[in-house]
Amino acid sequence: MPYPTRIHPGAAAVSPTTPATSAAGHDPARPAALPGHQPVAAELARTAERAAGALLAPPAPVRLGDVVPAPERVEPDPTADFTLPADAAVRVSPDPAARDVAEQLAELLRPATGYPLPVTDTAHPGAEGRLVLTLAAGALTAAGPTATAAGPVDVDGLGAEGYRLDVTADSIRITAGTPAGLLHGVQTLRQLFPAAIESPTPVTGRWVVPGGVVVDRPRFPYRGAMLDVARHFFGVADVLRVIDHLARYKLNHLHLHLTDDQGWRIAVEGWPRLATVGGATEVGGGPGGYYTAADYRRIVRYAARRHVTVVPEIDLPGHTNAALVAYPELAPGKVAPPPYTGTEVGFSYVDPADERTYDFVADVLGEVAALTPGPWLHVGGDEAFKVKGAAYTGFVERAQRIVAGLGKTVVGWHQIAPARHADGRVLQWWGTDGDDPVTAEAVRRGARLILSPGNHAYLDMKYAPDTPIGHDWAGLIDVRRAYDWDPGTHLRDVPAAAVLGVEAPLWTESVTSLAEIEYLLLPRFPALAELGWSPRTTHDWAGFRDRLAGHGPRWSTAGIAFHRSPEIPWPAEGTTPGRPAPAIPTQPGPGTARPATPAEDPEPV
Ligand code: TNX
Repeated sequence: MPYPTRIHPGAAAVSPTTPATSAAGHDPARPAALPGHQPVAAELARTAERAAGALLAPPAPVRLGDVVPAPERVEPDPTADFTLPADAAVRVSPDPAARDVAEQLAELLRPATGYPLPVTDTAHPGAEGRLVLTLAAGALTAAGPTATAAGPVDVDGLGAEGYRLDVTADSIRITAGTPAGLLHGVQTLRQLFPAAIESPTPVTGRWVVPGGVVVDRPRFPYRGAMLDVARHFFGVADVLRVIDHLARYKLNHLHLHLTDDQGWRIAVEGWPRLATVGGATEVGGGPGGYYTAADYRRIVRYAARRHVTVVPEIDLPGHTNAALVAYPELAPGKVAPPPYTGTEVGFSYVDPADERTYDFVADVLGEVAALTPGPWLHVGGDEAFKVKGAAYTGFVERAQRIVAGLGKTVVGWHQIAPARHADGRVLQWWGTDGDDPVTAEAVRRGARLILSPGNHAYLDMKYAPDTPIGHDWAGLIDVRRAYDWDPGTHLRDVPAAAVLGVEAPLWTESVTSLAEIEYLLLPRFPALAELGWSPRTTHDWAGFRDRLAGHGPRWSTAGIAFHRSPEIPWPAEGTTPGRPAPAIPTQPGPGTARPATPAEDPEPV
């Protein structure tokens, strides 16, 4: 089967209009090598071997089952491979949200293929597309299950996020009951094209997709990642790029840890010094920064287009030093503490005995709720070591009532478990010992759980002792450790039905750049994504490792940094026409100076 050829950056087929900066606005002129890394003989030999391998062997064909996260059902048909013709069009049901997914499919395929891929709706007379996206909910109510080339589709069975993908020699069809389902189908299809589809510039060759049927839907409704923008601030462009990574692996929630001792990152109209004073610091003494309401809206909009819900966190009553610097009236004793740029936790708190504190909580949560279309409001609650017993539970219960009054569902770290139950409340469990009777009791009282076990899901943990950034308080987390646990059975005396899903938090005390974010995310983040999405019956480390290996060339081609974990059998990579990968981590150091808002807008809409 012929596959697209990789072309050296200087070669003729590469567009001379190669963008000067990547989608995220990082500087591609930065060296892709590990600074300070001394090439040793073995490393040089491996590089030579890889280069020779790339010259001799064409990239392995993509198989229908090579998808991460693993789909629920895969039925390959080797006689039905599809080749994308240059004049292909994308057809889509006449629904604005479905149409937007079709546009996103075209946007994903145009740069590497160089094909025009026009998008029109199926209501167009005579419209026949080689790529067809069908939003089938209407068809189901009107006329029963929708028929596709490969048989009837039980759209109801696909739920809110499922999809069906049919690849035949003539066409590719994605059918779903919702636009979110269509987008998940698009992400699966993206992975079934050769890795060169990730190239930002045209690549010559044939774009072959393996034939057959995929029927797929998630195991858990909540699949997320958290970015701590408080310890180090990350501008809008970096956040948008992280959202792209979420969408790629069918994660549907981005939790933003917006406030902490070292910085307050969201402008609040009624309390302006939170951002202007509280936002001016970060770990290591860098300049910090904050999101204006417009910045935050842009993040929310970009996420929504990718069917990712933003979960804002205002961490209370502890982790509040930056707020106290800005407004000493919130501090016990009403004295402003000095700004904090270290990495200790548990020393700060807003005064739970002063009514002014609750004005602050109501104003801040009110403004953040108004900016956030999603249902969740995260109030933190962790490590408030100095607010004990009834003072702590009383504070949390009041915060829970404020959230309910705003029409949102409260989320908190599992330390809030002893507080009274509030309708629908969700605890985010970050323990390291699955025997947690206090959390189990809160579940019996009605709480649901997001699982982020510190020793499996914490992406700020090092991979290995020599990982140049990150922590190890919850242990070392290599890819296998990130993959080998079961969210459905992880906590003792907690039924799987109480588990809303999983989330991979990335705390950023030691993380100062987008490349460092990506280095810690990849390749562990797809492991968490698979735990959240795939049925347990597909769980298999050896199979996962092999499927994941094929993503290395995709990330390289797209200019995404990642850790070349020795556990994964990465294929040989030739010279690709892709973006240069950003520089990967050096030693932990002081915060890097970075503008509060990006210089360029990577948003394609
Ligand atoms: C614990 S996990 C924290 C964070 C730190 C993190 C570092 C949690 C709710 N609190 O404040 O950043 O450890 O790994």
